[in-house]
Amino acid sequence: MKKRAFITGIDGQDGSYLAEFLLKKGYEVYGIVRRIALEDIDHHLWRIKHILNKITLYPASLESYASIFNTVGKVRPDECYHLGAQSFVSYSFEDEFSTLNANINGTHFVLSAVKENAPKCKFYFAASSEMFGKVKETPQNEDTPFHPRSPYGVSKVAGFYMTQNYREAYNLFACNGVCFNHESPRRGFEFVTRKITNAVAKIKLKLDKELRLGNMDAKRDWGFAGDYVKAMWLMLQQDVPDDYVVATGETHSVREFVERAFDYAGLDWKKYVVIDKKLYRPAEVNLLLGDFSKAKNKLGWKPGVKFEGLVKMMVDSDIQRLKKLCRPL
Ligand code: F7E
Repeated sequence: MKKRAFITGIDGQDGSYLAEFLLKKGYEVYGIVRRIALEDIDHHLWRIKHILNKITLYPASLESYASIFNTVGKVRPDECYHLGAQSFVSYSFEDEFSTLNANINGTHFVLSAVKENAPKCKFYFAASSEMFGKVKETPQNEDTPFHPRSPYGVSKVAGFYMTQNYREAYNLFACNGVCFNHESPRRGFEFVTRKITNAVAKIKLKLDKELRLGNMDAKRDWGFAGDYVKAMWLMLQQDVPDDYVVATGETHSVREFVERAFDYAGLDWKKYVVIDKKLYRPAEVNLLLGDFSKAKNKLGWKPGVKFEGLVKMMVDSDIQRLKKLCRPL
């Protein structure tokens, strides 16, 4: 019998890579999306358009326990990947309430629905390096204490502990993947890497003249989302549930990303980048660098794409995409 995987956030960057990965492994793949997404596939489901005939989507919302409960009851999955969230850190300061609601209650709803309707189902929670926030040590590993710096970070700490608690209290096979930043050509345009590579492509094709950015000194451990979904799956293939840091072990500043991306396109970034204080965050996470030794030793996982390759992949992809869009009919 084919294994059944249930993915929240299947229409997001990670969900789309994970769905492709699981289909290749022979899984039946199920996901939830908002009803409105089903009505406007080109706009909302562009990342999974090419696999829509191979997966099953249900309309449901992380804000409605009934919809999550009913869907998990129908699917009765073997593995559940809870990736859905309000994941833009900056926006979490603007709307703390909806961020905490969707991210904390949403996680609780999925956990509870799995416990009630599919107690043997293995559960993955997309925790985040944002939980480390004002870091207590560098590099950060599974034992590094948390100090979140945004409502988003706070919500992920709550989800992390709920997941651990379901493991301890109800014996659920529940794992936390503490993923550091992971990017790709499918990244949303609001995140800094995609904002940069999209702007580089536009400037290169003379469709734009400037790129406005906030804090360029922030440092991140950036990996490729396609590599990280494999780590998520590996966590659920182990004999015992556990928590793992997923990272590349390299850190680079936003400025370095900018330099590398413009340079790769043959452009001088200093001519185009404008610092906009409005884009600074009320509280910043200055430095993230992950130690993925545990994932390496226990899961046999390591990142495939590193910084340089990631920048090139994203710039190339945005240039090709825009060239196609601009081609005369
Ligand atoms: O910002 C700085 C910004 O929005 C990275 C999410 O996937 O990874 C992501 O969170 C850095 C920050 O990602 C702009 O201040 C400067 O220091 O790309 P980001 P993030 O906040 O690190 C973690 C692991 C998650 O879990 C999250 O869901 O870049 N920055 N200027 C800027 N950032 C943005 N977005 N836009 C700017 O103009």
